[in-house]
Amino acid sequence: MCDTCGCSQPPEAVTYRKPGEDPHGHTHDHDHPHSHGQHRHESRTIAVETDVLAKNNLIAAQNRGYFDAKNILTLNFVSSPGSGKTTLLEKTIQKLTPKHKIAVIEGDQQTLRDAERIEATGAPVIQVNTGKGCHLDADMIHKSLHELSLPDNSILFIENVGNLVCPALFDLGEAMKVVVISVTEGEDKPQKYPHMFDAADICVINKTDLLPYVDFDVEKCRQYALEVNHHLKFFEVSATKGDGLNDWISWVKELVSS
Ligand SMILES: Nc1nc2c(ncn2[C@@H]2O[C@H](COP(=O)(O)OP(=O)(O)OP(=O)(O)O)[C@@H](O)[C@H]2O)c(=O)[nH]1
Ligand SMILES: [Mg+2]
Repeated sequence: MCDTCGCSQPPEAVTYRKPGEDPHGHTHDHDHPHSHGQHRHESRTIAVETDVLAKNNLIAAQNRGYFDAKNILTLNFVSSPGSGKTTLLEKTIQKLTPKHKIAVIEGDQQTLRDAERIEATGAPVIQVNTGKGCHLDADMIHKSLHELSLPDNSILFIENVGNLVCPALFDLGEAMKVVVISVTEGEDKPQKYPHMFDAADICVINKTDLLPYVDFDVEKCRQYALEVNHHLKFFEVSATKGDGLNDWISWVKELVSS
């Protein structure tokens, strides 16, 4: 996790912005300890990691209680950078609105780019810029919820920071994690980054329009992912061309009504 990989961020360095807001955004102070400049013995690092995750899980449980009480379906999209999370969200929002009320929390290290793309769909959105941090945590979601004021019976999509490692460890209070893998990444990713595929409930294989041009064996990818997590449910889509999106949208609709 982040204390190990060295990207731990002090909370005052995380900004929360809506499109059009001051480029410096605003920050939220809290008492989360951080480790910049600290050199720890390995055993100490493990103790802090456990502590950070325990604290995260507590806030995630509070978030989950809020979502349950308001009947909000929350999906957390995770993937390596550029797999197509934002594109899939844009297309999904277009197909689900206006019937469904949807809001989005966007996670990136920097820029408002993804939030601006989501805003163009008409959905309320907040961008969390994590600075050097490589994942969203439950407290960032908690603070974003204050900004978004979600209506009852709505859908919240969270797009995590593009990173196939650290976001796997952080429960945000979501109903499910959706891991997106694109066919340009290689079918071996579930074997090489098993924690993410283990943590996920759904696997979307994206950019299937590029299959004729790349060496990517869809069946092998599924098999590798199932070896890690035999509960995974798959969708094969081209977010840009629209192939497979109907099945994906039908599944989201079913989830909302269940
Ligand atoms: N050919 C093809 N390109 C796609 C598809 N989906 C997304 N892309 C392209 O892939 C690039 C990255 O897409 P994004 O949606 O920004 O990916 P992302 O996962 O949100 O990226 P980060 O937020 O940076 O992690 C863009 O150029 C998209 O147009 C697809 O189904 N097929
Ligand atoms: Mg994105």
